[in-house]
Amino acid sequence: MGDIVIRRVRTILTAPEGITLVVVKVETSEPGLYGLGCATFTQRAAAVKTVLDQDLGPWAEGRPVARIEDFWQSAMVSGYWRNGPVLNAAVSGIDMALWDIKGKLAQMPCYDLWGGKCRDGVALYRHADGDTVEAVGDQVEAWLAQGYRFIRCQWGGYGGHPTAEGALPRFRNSLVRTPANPAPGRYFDPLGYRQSVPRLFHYLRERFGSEIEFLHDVHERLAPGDAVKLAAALAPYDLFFLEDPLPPEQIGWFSRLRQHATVPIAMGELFTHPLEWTPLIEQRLIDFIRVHLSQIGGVSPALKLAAYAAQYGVRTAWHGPGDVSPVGHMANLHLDLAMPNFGIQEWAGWSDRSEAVFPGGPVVRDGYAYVEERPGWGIDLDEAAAARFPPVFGPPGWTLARLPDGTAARP
Ligand code: GCO
Ligand code: MG
Repeated sequence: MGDIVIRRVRTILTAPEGITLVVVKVETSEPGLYGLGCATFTQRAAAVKTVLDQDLGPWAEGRPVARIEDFWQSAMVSGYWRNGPVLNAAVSGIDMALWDIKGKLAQMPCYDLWGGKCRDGVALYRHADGDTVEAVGDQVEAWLAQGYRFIRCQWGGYGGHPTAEGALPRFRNSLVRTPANPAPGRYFDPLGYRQSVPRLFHYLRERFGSEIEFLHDVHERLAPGDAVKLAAALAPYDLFFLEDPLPPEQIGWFSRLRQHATVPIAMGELFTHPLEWTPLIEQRLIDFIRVHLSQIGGVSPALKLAAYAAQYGVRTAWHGPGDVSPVGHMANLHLDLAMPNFGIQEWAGWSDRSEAVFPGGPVVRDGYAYVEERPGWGIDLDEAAAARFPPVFGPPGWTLARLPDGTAARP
């Protein structure tokens, strides 16, 4: 294995679910041997592809596939400035592909490279959403019928999107009142949103009792003091976790959050730099670390992060939305199987279109994912099928969030 080298780094963009995914294929000097990695940063997919095609990819050619850590350390410092989302995603694509190759050469699934399974299935959570509490409840009912016991519940998406009538049903009087001639954007009402969340979970606990694990994603939508208020108000509803209550820029508020709220906290999908997670973990200010693997540079840093978090009693809950490729989802699942401090896995699911592009995904049954015992990630890429779903570029409309007065807000 020592003399097999990277021959070519190819980046394939595809959007089988209408969300642009960035997949890296590392071809080697061994005929027929290649690896797949996820470099998905859907809002900046073209930038990531440019870095891989014109910079990091050519730089990696000729490097030994066996030396994953040396690749990762060198790639991270090769541009001098580091720990940004675009370059981290690019490094992730090659890093994950090298782990795929390592598994194929060892004839082992990646989880076996890291000590083997700690569990036989990966517990998943799904998303329930709706414009009324009843509609959210109906979606919860549908997931329960499929065997899921962990369900993230949102009333009107992130920030409680106003309904067609212009306001959350419960808070008609909190119509989003904008100034005259409002700038374009997705306006939301922080007060209406904050007051609606406890009402949503009151309804859900009344309807479903206490045995279901409910989660909620604040999505960094509230001012810090309001986030503390919301977290405290949710105590009676015994959530499994409250996600992204604060933005990464407000790490300093987490100690205040911990003083006033008992709800378990999950944070991390926006993190790109170790200095964002180390204070939260070492001070035990969060309960779940939930990074987006490609945004921290791939699996090599995630292995270190999981082990570090385990020392502080922090569990993993890797980011698993529609803008992670099935290759990235498989990397999540292999880590979920092998890490002792696994918490829960977000699962967006995928359609037959994605299965055609990425054959070999997990079996999902009764709320668990089961990974077939195949070398590497165990998933493949059909490039002809990928070409049938061309990428769409540019940030999606929902990221142009605005407060009632028109101030640009975190989406
Ligand atoms: C989640 C996330 C996503 C993000 C999306 C950004 O919890 O899954 O908040 O929904 O908004 O991944 O592109
Ligand atoms: Mg989230």
